[in-house]
Amino acid sequence: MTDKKFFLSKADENRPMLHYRDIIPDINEFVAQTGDSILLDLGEHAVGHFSFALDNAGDFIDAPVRLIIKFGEDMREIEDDFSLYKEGLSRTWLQEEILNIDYPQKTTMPRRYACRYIKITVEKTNKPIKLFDFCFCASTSADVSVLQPAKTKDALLNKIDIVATNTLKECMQTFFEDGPKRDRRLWTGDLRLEALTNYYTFKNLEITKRCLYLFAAGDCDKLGFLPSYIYETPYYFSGGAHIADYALLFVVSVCDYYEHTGDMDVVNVLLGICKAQLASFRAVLDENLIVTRQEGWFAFIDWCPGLEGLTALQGVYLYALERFSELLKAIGDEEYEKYLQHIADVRCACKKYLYDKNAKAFINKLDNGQLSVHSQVWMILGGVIGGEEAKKLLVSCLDNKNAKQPVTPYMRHYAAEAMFKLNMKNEAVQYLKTFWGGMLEHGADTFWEAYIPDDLDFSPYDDRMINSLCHAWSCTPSYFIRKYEL
Ligand code: RAM
Repeated sequence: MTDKKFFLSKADENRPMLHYRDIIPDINEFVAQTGDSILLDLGEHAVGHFSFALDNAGDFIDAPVRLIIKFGEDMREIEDDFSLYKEGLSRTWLQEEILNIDYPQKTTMPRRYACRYIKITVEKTNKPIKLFDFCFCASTSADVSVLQPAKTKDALLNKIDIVATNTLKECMQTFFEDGPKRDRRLWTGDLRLEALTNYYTFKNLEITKRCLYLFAAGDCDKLGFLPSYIYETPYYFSGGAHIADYALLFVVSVCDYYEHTGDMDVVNVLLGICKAQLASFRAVLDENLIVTRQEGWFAFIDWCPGLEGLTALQGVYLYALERFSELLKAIGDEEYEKYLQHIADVRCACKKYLYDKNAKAFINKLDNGQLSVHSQVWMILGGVIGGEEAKKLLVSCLDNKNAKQPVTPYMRHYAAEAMFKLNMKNEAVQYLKTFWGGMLEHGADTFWEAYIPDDLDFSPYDDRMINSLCHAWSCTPSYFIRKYEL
């Protein structure tokens, strides 16, 4: 059996079961004519299929009925005029359908939606109609009966935890999706954070294993990096992007998996791929052990506009190396010492070539002199600096309006992780409350893909309408709250 076939068969063995639940909106019957509309509120964010019935309300309908059905993760999305959408990502992600119904009948819409609100507008009917039997069949592979409430006594953290676990639940389908509205695929960066939170919440190990195997089956690029995303429906397809930080986070995800399960079977079959990812990264370092810019989409780090991410990327490398060396030590792999030496050498190089002694910050030529929170955070997580020096640097950079700031909950996760690493528990709690709590103040039922507190229209893709409001990488407050017993 080829490696690809082997990994795909393992992925298949670990396909999680979906749990289904019917959500019935409060309104049960609606009599309408042309131009009328009705808003259904599911009372919660849900991912699944919508059905309803249509019948005559007196005379026979006479001609097909045309409905426009719109699904919104929040009310802003319902109120948005999709015809004004500025196309960056395809407008076909926007959840709106025109439905022509020929006869009185029950209709189950074939596509899956992610929404809390459903607006049905009767675009045209010749005779009055009745719409009734509304039902939204929600799916998730998260077993909610396993979920224990967080032990926190802090009311806001408790609310944040509920919304964060809900976010994860919605993204857990037959694999860890990044967002059930968009892109509905498995991305490494999202997988890492979903898996991490899952260990402390729904504890579904199959889905994590499945996702690791799906990546292991992927096609590497010419530098040797795994794909950064995978499609699995309707059949397996290895994604076209090969972002280096995501390839490194695959290694970290394997380390996390071992740490939480001690499962050697999975580690044994994935160890070679992890070593190969690190070796591929080693190959793009220069003679001073500093990463060199590569063509194409090489580093992600965050959706912060104009971000130069190479220092941060170098930090991700160190972070992955350290985690991997710990794994090697735990499983008694003799290459462990070799990795330790390399980590020490790379850290020295970072301090020497990437750190500006006068500015007391990681500002350098590699990133064209740009100051970013991202560089500081990843250098801290990579162990290049620590203690008081690192604390001061992190606090001042987060406060500095001229420094590039994180815009995604993904990057905010790593900023919070750096705070926990530096024992800045109070600051980290405040950070979680301000940022994730901020989304709650805007009525979030699930946490969003991107959020800048003073710019609610921010989108990484030029138009907020396409943003995903239930995005996997924003679920990690539950991880922090539960792991650190906040
Ligand atoms: C977007 C998605 C996804 C993320 C990538 C890098 O397309 O939001 O979650 O991992 O970017």
